[in-house]
Amino acid sequence: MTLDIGMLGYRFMGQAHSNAIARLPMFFPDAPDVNRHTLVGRDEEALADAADRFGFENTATDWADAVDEVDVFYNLGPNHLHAEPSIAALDAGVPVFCEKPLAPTLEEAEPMRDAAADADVPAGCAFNYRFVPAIRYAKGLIEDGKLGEIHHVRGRYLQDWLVDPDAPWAWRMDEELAGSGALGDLGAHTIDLVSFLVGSVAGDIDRISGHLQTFVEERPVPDTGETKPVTVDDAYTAQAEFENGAMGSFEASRFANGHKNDHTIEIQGSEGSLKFSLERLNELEYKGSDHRGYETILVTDESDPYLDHWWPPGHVLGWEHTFVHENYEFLSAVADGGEFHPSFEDAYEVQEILDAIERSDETGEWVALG
Ligand code: SOE
Repeated sequence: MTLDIGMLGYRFMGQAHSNAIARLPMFFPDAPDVNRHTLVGRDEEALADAADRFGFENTATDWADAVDEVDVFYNLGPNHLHAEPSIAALDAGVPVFCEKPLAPTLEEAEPMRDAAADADVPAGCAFNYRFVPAIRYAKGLIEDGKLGEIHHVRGRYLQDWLVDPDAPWAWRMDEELAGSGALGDLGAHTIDLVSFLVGSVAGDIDRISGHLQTFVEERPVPDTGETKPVTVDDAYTAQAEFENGAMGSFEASRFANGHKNDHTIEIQGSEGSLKFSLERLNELEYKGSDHRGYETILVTDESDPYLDHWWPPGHVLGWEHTFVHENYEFLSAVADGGEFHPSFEDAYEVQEILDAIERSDETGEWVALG
């Protein structure tokens, strides 16, 4: 069986997912066969060029023409385009793989979650960092009880592409189009990873308080001599209390001068600790109960998650491999009628936390989560 793929979006994420799909037959021979059927976008010339480079047979300038013509629909458009096409696909019984965050707001995410619940096909949200081998390894250690009772969870995602006040305006700075800024774009990754790693051990987040900040209020629109307002946060911080009493502290910024794609997670428990940094994604720092300090584990052995598909030990992987792994899992779930996580339901729960952080910022109060 060959799955025809329709893909909305041909820029950064379109390229990352198309690259992943192209790698599958070479490295994951048991992945389902796929056919890059239709690439969807608005600018015909750029679309035709991308379709050619990404290996798509057809193009469409209206997603409605593609959504029920394919076996799988990838929604890689800007956040405000996540809901309508994804719901239309799910209503037509077509599995959906949607980029993160699920939607600009909790309100818009809700019908997406409901459409996924009603559809009998996988609906996945592309939180790719769950598919880093070192993160899977870390999850194994936590589930094996190597960290004991979890006391601290720290996550920060630091970038600096907006520290220049003249950096151009883009859709990611508009509340209508994006929902939130660093919070939804980067913080969503952190919250998803935290729930993936410690959710089953420390429990859910019981309450949270947050603070959002916008440092530059308007930015130049390229080639127009005009400016547009920035209506989202440039940075957020939040502190959380988990069901078991563990303390969480989370942060993301687009103004963290000197940090490019610096996503770090640290977890300390009664028996041990872990540290992970995306910029050193082949490594995991681990302190066990019989160690005085951290040891660095190079997670590239054949026995490590996904590594038997790639190179000999020490032949490190990169950011793009996370997309290969998530596409493998998602497309396999589609072909086998299996479950895929992170699902729309999982992504909705992330969105609930993003929403609570925004509400806390507005009221200056802690927000209880149900
Ligand atoms: C933003 O700069 C961004 O590209 C996010 O949108 C991605 O989700 C993240 O993985 C890298 O940074």
